[in-house]
Amino acid sequence: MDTMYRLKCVGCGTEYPADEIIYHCPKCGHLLAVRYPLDAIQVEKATWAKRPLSVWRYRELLPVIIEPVTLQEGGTPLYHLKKIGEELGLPHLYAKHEGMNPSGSFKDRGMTVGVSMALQLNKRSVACASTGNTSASLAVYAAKAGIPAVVLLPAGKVAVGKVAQALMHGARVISIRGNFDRALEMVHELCLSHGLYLLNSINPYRLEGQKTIGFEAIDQLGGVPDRFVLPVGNAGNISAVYKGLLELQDLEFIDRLPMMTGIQAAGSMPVVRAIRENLPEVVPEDHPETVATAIRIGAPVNAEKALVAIRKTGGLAESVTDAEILAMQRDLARKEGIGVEPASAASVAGIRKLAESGAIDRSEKIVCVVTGHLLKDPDTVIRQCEPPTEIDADLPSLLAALRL
Ligand code: AN7
Repeated sequence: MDTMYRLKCVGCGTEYPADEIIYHCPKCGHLLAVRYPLDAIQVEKATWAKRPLSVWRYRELLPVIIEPVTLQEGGTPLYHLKKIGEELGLPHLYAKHEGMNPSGSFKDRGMTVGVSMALQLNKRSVACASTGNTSASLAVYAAKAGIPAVVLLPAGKVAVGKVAQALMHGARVISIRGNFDRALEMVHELCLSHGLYLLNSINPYRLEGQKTIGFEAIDQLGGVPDRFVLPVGNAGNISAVYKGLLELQDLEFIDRLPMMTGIQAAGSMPVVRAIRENLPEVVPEDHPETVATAIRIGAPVNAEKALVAIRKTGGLAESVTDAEILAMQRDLARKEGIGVEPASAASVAGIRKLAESGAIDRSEKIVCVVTGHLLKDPDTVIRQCEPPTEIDADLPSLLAALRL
């Protein structure tokens, strides 16, 4: 395969050809990242600006050279959170609604690139472990590509909308009696022994697609925000956005970096602990637990990169309780008209906490990534709301129920 880019180990820096199917450095075991010869890349900001807002607007900084497997992912709205911002004294608070992607989460940005790369690398079957959204997205893009997908889920801990998607789009769906971290170990072994292409976030190509969240937000705002806030599970997304911004800086498209800020659930917060205690690496949690099942992850595989992103940009890491997450899910829904799943509300809940504790400057321009759609997890919604009032089918009953 004739490509300009290579795979580079984030630990020892060794470079490998782009078509080697490896997920870790064979020398030192660290993760790999895609490295482009940025001085040789021909791209103008004006060229990008002419294309529709989408993942593929930025194709010069993506690894795919074949016709991509696409369902028009990206181009998601950036909403000004006027009411919540006013309440918090944050006049420049925004949410990038990644729930508006084809399968309802940001994972589609990764999968349009990841599944395209599977084809480009002549792989004809794909697999992942997932807390839900990755499996839904992989099932969708594998269907579009016409190749089989295997997904491993932690039994009983995946929101029903996500399971429904994986099933309907035709993936082989396996539930394991174990948590996500174990599912990832198992699918990793399966891929190495049986040649399936692994599309978890240890896959460097998948994360390339996700970095476009940052590119789009900058284009939509007309500049670099002061802070970028993301919910953190495996820490792939925050690492991907940071990597993309470094590339824009190298290209001199931007002249500063936002403070990368990661939010975790209080029952599952190894990255927050590592930042707080200034540890060189995260200590995995054996029994992560949170209502935000998407980020119920105790051993985040991209933690090493995320710690660098947060530390190098002077960012923050904060945790929020399940109650704080659910309260923000309701506020986004009722005050802003933005429907997101619990993990997504974590980013804005984290900003509420940081603003209230005085940890951030109120004049900051802040972009919170809200990662997945409300309908992903209807059970958690129904549990929080009063059930519909059932009445006899006549007008007096209706007026009585409405107290009119
Ligand atoms: C809605 O689907 O890990 O920190 O297997 O679904 O990049 O892991 C999902 C993660 C945030 C965390 N918000 O992103 C999976 C999975 C939502 C998510 C995250 C996830 P990372």
